[in-house]
Amino acid sequence: MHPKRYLVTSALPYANGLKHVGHLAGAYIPADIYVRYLRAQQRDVVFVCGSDEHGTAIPIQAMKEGSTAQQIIDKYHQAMKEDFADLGISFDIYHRTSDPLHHETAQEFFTYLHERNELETKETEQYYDEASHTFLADRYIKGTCPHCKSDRAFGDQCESCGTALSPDELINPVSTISGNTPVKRKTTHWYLPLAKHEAFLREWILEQHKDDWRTSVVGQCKSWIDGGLQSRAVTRDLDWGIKVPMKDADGKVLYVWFDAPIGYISATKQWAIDQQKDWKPYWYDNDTQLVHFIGKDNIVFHCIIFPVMLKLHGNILPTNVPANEFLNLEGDKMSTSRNWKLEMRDFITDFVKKENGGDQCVDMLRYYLTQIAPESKDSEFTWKGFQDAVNNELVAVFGNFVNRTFVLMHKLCGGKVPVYHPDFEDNTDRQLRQDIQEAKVKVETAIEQYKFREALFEVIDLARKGNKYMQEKEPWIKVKTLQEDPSQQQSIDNCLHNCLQLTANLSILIHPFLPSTALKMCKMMKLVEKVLDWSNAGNLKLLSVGYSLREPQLLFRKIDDEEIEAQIQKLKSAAMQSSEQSTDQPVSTYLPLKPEISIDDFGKIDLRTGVILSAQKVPKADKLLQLEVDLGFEKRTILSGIAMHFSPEDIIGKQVIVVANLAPRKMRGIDSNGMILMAEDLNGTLHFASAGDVATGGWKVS
Ligand code: B3M
Ligand code: ZN
Repeated sequence: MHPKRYLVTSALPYANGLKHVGHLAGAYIPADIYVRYLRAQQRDVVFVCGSDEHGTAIPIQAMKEGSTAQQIIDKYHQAMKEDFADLGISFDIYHRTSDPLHHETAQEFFTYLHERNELETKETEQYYDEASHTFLADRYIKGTCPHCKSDRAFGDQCESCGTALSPDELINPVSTISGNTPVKRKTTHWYLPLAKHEAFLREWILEQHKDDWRTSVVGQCKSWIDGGLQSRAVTRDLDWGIKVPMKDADGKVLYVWFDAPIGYISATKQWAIDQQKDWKPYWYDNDTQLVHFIGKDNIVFHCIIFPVMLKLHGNILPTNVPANEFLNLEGDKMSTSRNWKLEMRDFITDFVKKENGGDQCVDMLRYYLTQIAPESKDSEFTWKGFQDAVNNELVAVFGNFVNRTFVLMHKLCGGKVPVYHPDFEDNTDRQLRQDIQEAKVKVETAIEQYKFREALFEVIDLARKGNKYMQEKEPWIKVKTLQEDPSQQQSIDNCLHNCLQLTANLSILIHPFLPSTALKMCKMMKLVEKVLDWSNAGNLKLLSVGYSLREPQLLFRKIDDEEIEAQIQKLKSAAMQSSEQSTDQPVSTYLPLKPEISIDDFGKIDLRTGVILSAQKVPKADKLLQLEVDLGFEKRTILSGIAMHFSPEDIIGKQVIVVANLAPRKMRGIDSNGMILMAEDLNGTLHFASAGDVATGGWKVS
């Protein structure tokens, strides 16, 4: 039995800037796939999201842009809403936390907990800026880092060494508002005492959900719980946010992480008002499945703090929180400050809204981002990878199958769905028909377990099987011998009949992932959208015999080398510009030195120069390349963990330094004989250590 209803949420993005494809891959596309799948099953589902418009991030952005907080949220709320719509994210509502309905909802929540004595108050001393008459949020205090002595440290974190700080640790603190030295003043805040709920959290997450939640999510929760749960302040001294609904709380607002998740509730309320529905069952009825799609940096808020709030408030708890890891870009972490990013909007402008773009480009991006979704570990967006995914999979496998089927049907069957002749069915036919039915189950199972990349793989794999089937059947050859052997017609009919039923099935299966492609396919088959109902998947009679179909349309165009090259150049020059503009010193992340070794220790290492003869990816190992290296006196197989940084074809012929007397090691069933020396720069980019002009082969490096 399925749950009665679903409420699916995607993290509310901060309205302080445009969002990049890493956000899209983490919290929005997977949620959208899940929701479209549920809708295709006619299940009751509401998909909510909205802009997160509070917190210090907003006034800080306003200072940067020389505008007001209100202008900032209006601008970015609108922009993000449009970008999501342009990329086919089908929220039932995209709300915003500055809405009065949300303010009321959050205040009611706070009052409810306060009246039941679930919050504590505590008086502490905090920095106060006498010139601007305000308490200073952590981000508004600058000073010298106690660890690396950089003066680019803030009250929450040092920008140079990355250490998390508290304002008290800063040396020579100054207010970023007035430039004055702040003073300490007493202030009172409300806290959520998490420790009181430890037993509940342990039981609920570490017992009940230890198997159905992602290991990384359970793992993070466990370390929070084991590390000792501290009381969390749920209010702040700030003038931007939701007023604390208490007397004597002037100048205090709800902490952004208190109000933002409540935004899911107010969005549901607004949706219900618009649709004239009842919102309450979605938040109170145990038969509701609540699923939060987020990035891994939001785990603690969605799995620990918000659930405690929900429990105290009498609401249901999330059934799952499929958090994703991060997406890197061309070998480096995405970063707004270094301008190393691909914004959703850039993709929309450069591809979707271009002359040869449109919905097919939306689907190409959705495809690639799902194929590389960082479900269980960080993954990487590369333009080359995007091009390969589009050209070698979408075009060459999926699009090609559909196109060949249509072309052959027009050529060999008069543009009509041919009859199926059961008497002429052979094993190949039977196998394909079985594959179609099995694919449905595989896709379903994977989606229900939030394994979207696996689900998508199964769909493409089915198209691949279609190509193979057609290749084996060779109707274009059979037609040539029709004169001598008229029974070939039955075989041709069967082949195209099956290929067409498979095409119809593919449109249903691909629909949650690539919605416009599915609709385009329906149009070609003259099918109404209703056919995309999931219950039709596996059905081998979706197209009636004798039905005439349209001329095929190409589903996807190829991505050219020039387009990719242009994007890479654009990325590099944007990053270059931002590094020229910033007067800041480079981020220093020098690793500490290892303990001293003697010259004898070093003398044991035999370094040789070599040259890479061949390189290939190791199947099922994202990081490993298998290299064949010529050392002059012999050739070696060496496995190197550099696959995320280099493509095999780019490193052939490279000169390398090899630790030649390292004991062999087996990885993934392959013996690795030696190690390649690499150097990692401060950006985390890898370079081959080089021996300069030394000729290849057997030279000792010392
Ligand atoms: N705005 C943080 C983020 O974008 C935050 C998410 C809120 S979800 C309730 O990472
Ligand atoms: Zn520091």
